[in-house]
Amino acid sequence: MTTAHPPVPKAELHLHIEGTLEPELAFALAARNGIALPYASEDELRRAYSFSDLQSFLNLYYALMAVLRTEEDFADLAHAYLARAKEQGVRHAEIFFDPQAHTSRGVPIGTVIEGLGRALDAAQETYGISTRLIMCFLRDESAESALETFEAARPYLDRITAVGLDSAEVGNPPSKFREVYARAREAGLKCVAHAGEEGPPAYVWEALDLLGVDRVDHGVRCMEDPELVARLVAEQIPLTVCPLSNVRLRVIDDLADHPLPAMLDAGLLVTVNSDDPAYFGGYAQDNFTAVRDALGLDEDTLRTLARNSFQASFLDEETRAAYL
Ligand code: ES4
Ligand code: ZN
Repeated sequence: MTTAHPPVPKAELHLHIEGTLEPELAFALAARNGIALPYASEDELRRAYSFSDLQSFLNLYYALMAVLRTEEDFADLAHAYLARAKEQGVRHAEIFFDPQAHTSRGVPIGTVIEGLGRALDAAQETYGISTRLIMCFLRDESAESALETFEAARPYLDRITAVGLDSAEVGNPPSKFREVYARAREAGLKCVAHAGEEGPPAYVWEALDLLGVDRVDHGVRCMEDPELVARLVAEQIPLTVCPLSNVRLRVIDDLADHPLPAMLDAGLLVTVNSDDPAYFGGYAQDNFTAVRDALGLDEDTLRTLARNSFQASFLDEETRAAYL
């Protein structure tokens, strides 16, 4: 194998750890835990990765998580991701996890956080990758469930940098989660939220005005609202865009039509990320390469995207400055 160019150093800011579960590891964990999967083989499972929208993906994403049961499972999952991330030029990763998708199956939140935390600590040693954890609330669950989840996580907040909001967007606006975000900010956490992926620009306004987010995840539909774009530009609110995800979930028809160049031209602080790489066909550098090829981005623009990824990160000022 030849590697013409080493991948550009970058930060990954939009990555669901459960979305890094590759078929190989899913089958290995199923065997280890005595769980039967409704697929005969890894190939058959891969053939199910054809999605019509966000919900059709989420159905498989939540089903496959049944193989994650022990602290070791979560550590193995995160370790496998970080080994891939290293190859893809990732120097810093801010990693989402979905505690409710596990606690609802009887897996304690401490098992999830301790298992992930163990692998993250090792990654700093083994790969020199720094990491942060972002705890997401499932927006199609109740506001009360989010509050209970936050309280269950209190003993572990020293391991958590930010809260996020994910899962089925339409019909579950940010306004539903005002209280838990206020509590998170009160506890000193940063705040992010998925908004403007399938949902309208109004949800991005709500994430800014009602949740006080420091970053917007996806946000591509902001381009339908010039006033919103002006606000995001003025405040330099970062947007964590996920190009391959957008194509696979049919948020956009074709990568060649992706609004990324228009977003950069508008002066938005855009980053490129991988979302659920095991399902959407690529990790961090794969997304960079895909937008380069489909959109004809030059080296300068790719460097800007890599620089933006550190600028938009939750690294401390000094560490961030060293990457810029
Ligand atoms: C997700 Cl692509 C996406 N959107 C919303 N929620 C998610 N959870 C995992 N991937
Ligand atoms: Zn996402």
